[in-house]
Formats: sequence, C-alpha cells, structure tokens
Amino acid sequence: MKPAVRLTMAQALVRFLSAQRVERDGREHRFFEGCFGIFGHGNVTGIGQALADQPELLTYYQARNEQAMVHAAAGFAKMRNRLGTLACTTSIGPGATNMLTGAAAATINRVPVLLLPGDVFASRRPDPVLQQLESPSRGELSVNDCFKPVCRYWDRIQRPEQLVPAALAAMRVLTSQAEAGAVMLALPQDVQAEAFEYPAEFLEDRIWHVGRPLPDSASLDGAAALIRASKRPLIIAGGGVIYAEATGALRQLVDRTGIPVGETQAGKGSVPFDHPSAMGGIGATGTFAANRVAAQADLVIGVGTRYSDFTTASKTAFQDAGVRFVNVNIAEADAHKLGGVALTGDARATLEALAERLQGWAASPDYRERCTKLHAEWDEEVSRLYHLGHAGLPAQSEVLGAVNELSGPRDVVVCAAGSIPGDLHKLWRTRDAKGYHVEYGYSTMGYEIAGGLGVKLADPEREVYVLVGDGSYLMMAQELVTSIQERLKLTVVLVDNEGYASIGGLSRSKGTAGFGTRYRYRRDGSLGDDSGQREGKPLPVDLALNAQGLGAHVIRARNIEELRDALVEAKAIDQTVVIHVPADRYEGVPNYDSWWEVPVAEVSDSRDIQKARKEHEREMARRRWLV
Ligand SMILES: Cc1ncc(C[n+]2csc(CCOP(=O)(O)OP(=O)(O)O)c2C)c(N)n1
Ligand SMILES: [Mg+2]
Repeated sequence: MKPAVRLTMAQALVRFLSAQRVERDGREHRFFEGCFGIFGHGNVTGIGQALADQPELLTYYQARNEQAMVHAAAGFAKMRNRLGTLACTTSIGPGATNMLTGAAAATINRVPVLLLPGDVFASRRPDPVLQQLESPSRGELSVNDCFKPVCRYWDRIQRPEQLVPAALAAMRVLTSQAEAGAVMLALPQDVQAEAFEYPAEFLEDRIWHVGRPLPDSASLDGAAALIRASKRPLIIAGGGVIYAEATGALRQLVDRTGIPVGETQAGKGSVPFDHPSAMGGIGATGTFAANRVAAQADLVIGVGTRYSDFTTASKTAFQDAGVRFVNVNIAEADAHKLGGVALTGDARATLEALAERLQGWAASPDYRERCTKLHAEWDEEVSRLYHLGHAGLPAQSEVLGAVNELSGPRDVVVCAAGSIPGDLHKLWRTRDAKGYHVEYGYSTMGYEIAGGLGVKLADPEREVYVLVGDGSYLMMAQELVTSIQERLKLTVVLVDNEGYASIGGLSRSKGTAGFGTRYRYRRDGSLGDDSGQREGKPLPVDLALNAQGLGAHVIRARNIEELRDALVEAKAIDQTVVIHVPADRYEGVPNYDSWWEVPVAEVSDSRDIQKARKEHEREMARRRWLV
C-alpha cells in the first residue's frame, strides 16, 4: 500500500482535480483545464493557497463576476462536447450566490461545470461570520443551499475525509452524458485549511471512460419498423448529436435514406446548411422548410433533443393525426418524451445501429424532391434577408448576413438572448458542427461575452464572433477585461437597438404596446410604450465608449458597408475587438409557420389585447397533447 499523503482538504482537492482524465473512443485527456476564481474570505486562504502553492496543477484564471465565470466554464464545456470543463472557486456569500444563474444555465443545458464556493465555518465557533445567512430554525442552512435545485450533485464537505467520496461522486455526475450539469461542492472555510492523511490512490490519475451504450435490440427493431413504414419521416437533431460526435453517422443515414433534418438551437450544425436534406432550424424560431415538413410528418425521429417548447412550437408543430415519435437519447427521461419509442443510448452508436436496420430502405423520391425544393426555397429567403437593402438603420438580418459572409467556415458564432438567437436559428448558415454556439436552454442575458470567452479558451485556433444585444451587453460586459488579460481574442458585434427589442416586439404582438422595453427617458411621468407614439428622448449612453473603457479595440459601424469593413479590419487585430452597430428596432425577421405559447390576458378593456387574445385562443386550439 502506498503511504497516505498529508494535505489540507483544499490541497487534496486541487491535486485530485488535476488528476482527473476522461476518455472516449480511445482519446484521452484531462478533464479540468483550469480553475476560474474570484477570491474573498472563504477561499483565499484555502483553495487560493492550494492553487498558488502548485500553480502547475491547475491553471488559475481571474474573472470579474462569478456568474460570468460559470458561463465561461459552460461555454468551454459545450465547445469540448462536454468532455472537459473548468472549476469555479468563490468566496462565501454574494460571491457564491452570484453563481446561481450560471449553475441553472449549465444544468438546463446539460453542460458540466464544477462550482466550489466557500461556506461558513463547519465548527460554527465564530458564527455569524461576515455574509453568513442566519436562520433561527435551521442550524445547517447557508446561502449555498439555494443551489440544490439547480445542481445535479450537491454536497458540503464538513470534514476533510468527506472529500474522498464527495469528489468521486461529483466526477461521476460531471462525466455522465445523461446527468451532466452543475455540480457543487460547498467548502466550509475552516475545513479547506484542515489537514488529513489522504489515500494515495485518491490522488492518482483516474480515467473516466465515456461509453457509447446502445438501446436493446428489440427497441431498435421496433423503431426501424416504424421508420420503414413511414411516408413522411423527419429527424430532429438536438444538441446530443453534436455532443456525441454523431454528425458523421447522421449524415450517412440521411444521405442513404433521404430523411430531412430539422435542427434545434443546440443541434444546429448537425448537418451543414447546404446539404439538400437540411431544413434548418425547427419550431418557434424555425424555417418554413422545417416547419412545413414537421406539420405533415407522420414520424418524428428526435435525436438528442429535450423537445423544448421552442422545438415543438408549444406542441403545435406536428399536425398529422397519427404522428409517432422515436427518441434517441442518452437520458432516459428525454427518450420517453412525447409518447415516443424510447431508444435510450448514445446518439452515434444508436444512429449506426438504426442505419444497419434500414439498409435498402429510403424515403420516397417524391418526398425527397419536395424536401430538396423546400431547402432551396429557404436558402433564397436567407439570401433575401441577408441583403434586404433596408433604408435607414441596418436590419438585424443584414447584420447577421454580413457576419456570416465575412466569417470563416470554422469560426464560431456565440449568442444567448434577445432577438438575435431566433434570427440566427433561422438565418445562420452553419458550416461546421462547432460553428454555432447559442445558449438557448436558459437564454441567459449576459452569457454572450462570458460564454464566448470559454469557447475561445476551449479552441483558441478558431475565431469567435460574439453577437450581443445592447441589453445583454449592459447586463454583463465585464469579461471583455478577462479576454484582454488572457489574450483570448473575441470579435464582439454589439447590436444596439435601444433596449429590449425582442420583448418589445413580443409585447406589441400581444397587444401590450412594448411597455417598458425601450431605453428612453421617462415622459409624462411614466415609462411610455414602444410604438413610436409616446416615447421620451434617447438616453445619452455610449456603449462603444464603454467597451473602449474596458480596454477593447472599438470600431463604430453606422451602416452595413461600414460593418463589412469593420469585420475585415477586425481580422487583422490580435486583441478583443468590439464592433458597435446600430440596428432598426422594428425591422424583424418574420415567423414562419410557427407559434410560441405566451399567455394573453383573458379580460382587458384594450382592443389590441382582446384581438391578441382571440388569436391566442385560435392557436391554443391547435396544440396537441403528444403523450
Ligand atoms: C437575465 C435575463 N433577464 C431577462 C431576460 C428576458 N429577456 C429576454 S430577451 C430580453 C431583451 C434582450 O435585449 P437585447 O440584449 O438588447 O436584445 P434585443 O431584444 O434588443 O435583440 C429580455 C429582457 C433574459 N432572457 N435573461
Ligand atoms: Mg437590444
């Protein structure tokens, strides 16, 4: 037996994290590429001491905001197909709770991140310490308990030896393709500094194998029989296709059978945009190609999708009376959704097994031809919207067109909230499986720059284009500083339309006049509507100047030509560039044969709301149970 090693709990944790490795398909590498952190009491002398003591074990990255560092870790993990991530260490109290939104986003997107907040003294002797939550009824509560619902694994290390089972349990969840999400080990500050004789085996290199499990053959046979019997099958490619590196297997199946593919936000890039079977984005923010095929599909094969309301257009996307579902998913809960035949397994292995069973079968030539035609018609619509020739301020679709046309095939576009994700889902011509990175599970305003930083860290060879609205920018722009400090170049395109254009549009479409969604001075004592009627004067805000103040190289583009020039100029600059471009708040991309359920008041004196309610009721009647 090797002798035990006397270390503090924090030192043992850092040693342990640096020794964790992951392997899939024979490719092996370390799991934690580093550790983001902001220090305060609660981690500066515990984890902070351990990181400083042996900096070669785990690279430390300084961040500006704890939420942002969780987003950066999540962006990194998503870019690495969930086979790697970063740890995040924080102080106790607000440093810890700042991570809550990041944790929820990671868990909802099924992306592994390890959160290591400080916690109050396990000894309780100095209670209440600075920032401690005091509960008159529960001695064991701390603010870190509020992470329990948003973490896939949660523990508090009350004694140094407890680290051994807790760290191993955390790793199992982080490397599980079905369960990955945020994992928290809350670290009482006194315990971090306490020593223990840690078993040598605990500290040694450990390889976590990520397998490719298959569904049982009876289920595969049943699913193949359903596909063979279908006349209008449709594949919905979700994030699981990309995470499982199943794009090649999907491509082969599609080439052979001619089944068209619609993509979710996380699954966009599963097939290149110019493939004749590519119908593009599906659902509420989908293309007319995908949505028309979905409306008539008699069999939907969901691969690695959670079937969010955006994907199912709030359960209105599938209108065929007998539509059935086959669901390939590593997570059993997802495989069983919509009353589908559950193929619980790895996407790549399962698609290959299905392809074998479908040999000699293909969709009918008529159906394939119809889909190819829709594909071509959609591509024309994209070209039209890329080159609208819109008078006045640029239309957002033209901005996206310029970025798409001037970025390289392997470059990555990053986005999360506002009107840009929906427009990207429809319009972005994705050429590479990792070229489209939109966080749309939680659609977190503020993810964009922080997430982009994580993407760049995960793959520094690629150019990263962060598309961010002015609203999201104002929520979290500070990681521009981190990108400059770490020399991780981002090209940020800051689309300024005076506030929350997406929600303004949503509000107007539901009869509520865009209330409270535009950045304008108050007029007549109230925040006016957004219909151009009762607006106050513009605010004296200059976001380009703000970005410059944070150290970015800033280019102001006033129109599409200047944006194009700026994008070319940005390529030659080797530090973070922010291109500020104004956009027409009202020139949106239309919806194509789709709906998203957002409730409208059942009673109101407003004519506009009454009208919107009628429309809402018509759409609600189209919802299917799909159970
Ligand atoms: C943290 C957070 N708060 C609120 C929302 C709700 N929300 C979604 S989009 C949006 C407005 C986004 O504004 P901006 O970034 O300027 O994009 P635009 O809508 O103008 O395209 C809001 C408030 C959200 N998604 N995330
Ligand atoms: Mg905006």
